[in-house]
Amino acid sequence: METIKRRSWAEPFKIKSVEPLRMTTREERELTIKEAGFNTFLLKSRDVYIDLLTDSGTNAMSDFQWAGMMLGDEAYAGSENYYHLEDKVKEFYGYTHLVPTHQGRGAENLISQILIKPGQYVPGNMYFTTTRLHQELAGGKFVDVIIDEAHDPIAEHPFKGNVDLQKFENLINKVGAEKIAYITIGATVNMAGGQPISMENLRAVYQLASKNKIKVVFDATRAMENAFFIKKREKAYENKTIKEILLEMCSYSDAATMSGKKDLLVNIGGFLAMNDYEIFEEARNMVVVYEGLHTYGGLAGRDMEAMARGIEEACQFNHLQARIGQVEYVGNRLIELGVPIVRPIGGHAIFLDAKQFYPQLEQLNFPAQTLAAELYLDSGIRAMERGIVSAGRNKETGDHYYPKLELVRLTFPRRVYTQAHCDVTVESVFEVWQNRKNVKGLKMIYEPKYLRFFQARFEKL
Ligand code: PM9
Repeated sequence: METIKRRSWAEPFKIKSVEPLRMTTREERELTIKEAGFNTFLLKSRDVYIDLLTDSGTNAMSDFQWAGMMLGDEAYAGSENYYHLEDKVKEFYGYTHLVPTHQGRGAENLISQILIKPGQYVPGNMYFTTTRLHQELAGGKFVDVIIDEAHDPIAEHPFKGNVDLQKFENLINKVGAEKIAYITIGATVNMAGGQPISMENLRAVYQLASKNKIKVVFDATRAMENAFFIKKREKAYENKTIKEILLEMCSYSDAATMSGKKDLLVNIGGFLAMNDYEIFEEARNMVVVYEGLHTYGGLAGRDMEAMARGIEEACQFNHLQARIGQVEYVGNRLIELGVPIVRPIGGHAIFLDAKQFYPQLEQLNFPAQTLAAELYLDSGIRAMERGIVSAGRNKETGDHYYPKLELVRLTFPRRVYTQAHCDVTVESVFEVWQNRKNVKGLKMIYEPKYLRFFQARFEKL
């Protein structure tokens, strides 16, 4: 008789509403990817089968959130839903003041303009595309102070998102604390592969920053996912709730930018939150220029309600276990098949190592861009380049940045796809891996000025 060796967990929800998927033929995809300039951002959603482009705004909301949408108080000023959101941000993140924004980059724009003086440095645990751009537009210069392991796809470090305290201190000693606008801390670190930062490191960064009167701006976009990793990997936290961990994480910062489109299970929304009243005053004033009145920040009342309700749902251990567990399932299957991916497996996505797929390609032949196109051609699965195209150009020299990581991200929207979709994905990636030998790269034929990965166009070599 067979014995059961493990007891599985399953998603803590059942499905009530579905959306049909359209499948296409390889011949159709040959045409659509060419029309899209071999850039998956330029594909039409209708031509995509399983959409793993991003986990941003692509989440499935719960019935509780949808019910909340009907309770939208669409007043121009002082919406009920704003006060509900403010309460939830205070309760779960701990910040006293809230400025809603239409999404994360709205908050990044505000904080960059408020805190950066032209010529100042902004260290951070690896760059993020929109974050760095807003820092540069405000006259700042980003400096990467993440640990070296983060740039190595196979280094098995449990907290690859950690700041290298020595690098941070060296920068302070080199340029002087007054030349540092603030330090940005991402959790988890998207571009490193969805890698977490430890509580110990967060605390140490805050101590070092505070000692030098440098503010810490926390990118809380996926902080709940980070809290899950802290609970799993940092002994002192194994018996704490996600909520307790999140509150402590945020306590090691002065302000937070948030894209609610990730952790918070909504399709649109974000915020800037802080404890400092002076920063709040300025943000509240500036938000009316860029987003909308300070009690809606570019969002409808119903969007704020969905986000307030999302905060509570997203912070549940069972939700995070299923969400991160799904990513882990795909990652482990790919590892078993010998497909090179970033290790350890991160929180929101699997990152394929395009340099190992295509050692025959120079980085300027865009291996990751090529791999994302090949995957789409094979099965209609849409992924995202996270390599040299995303890294962009050095503002001062005009040359490309040449990141060590040349990756393709398979990003899992929350509560959207089933294990069968995951299996189909694994099989397609494996097929592309097996057919890797004769693949040729791409050349860029159109390059937009800002965040080029969104709209650049390519041709086959
Ligand atoms: N992240 C993502 O797909 C969406 C746009 S970039 C391709 O990963 C962090 C860590 C993010 C992030 C967006 C933002 C900006 C800030 N920080 O997209 O403006 O991952 O809401 O947030 C994307 P918004």
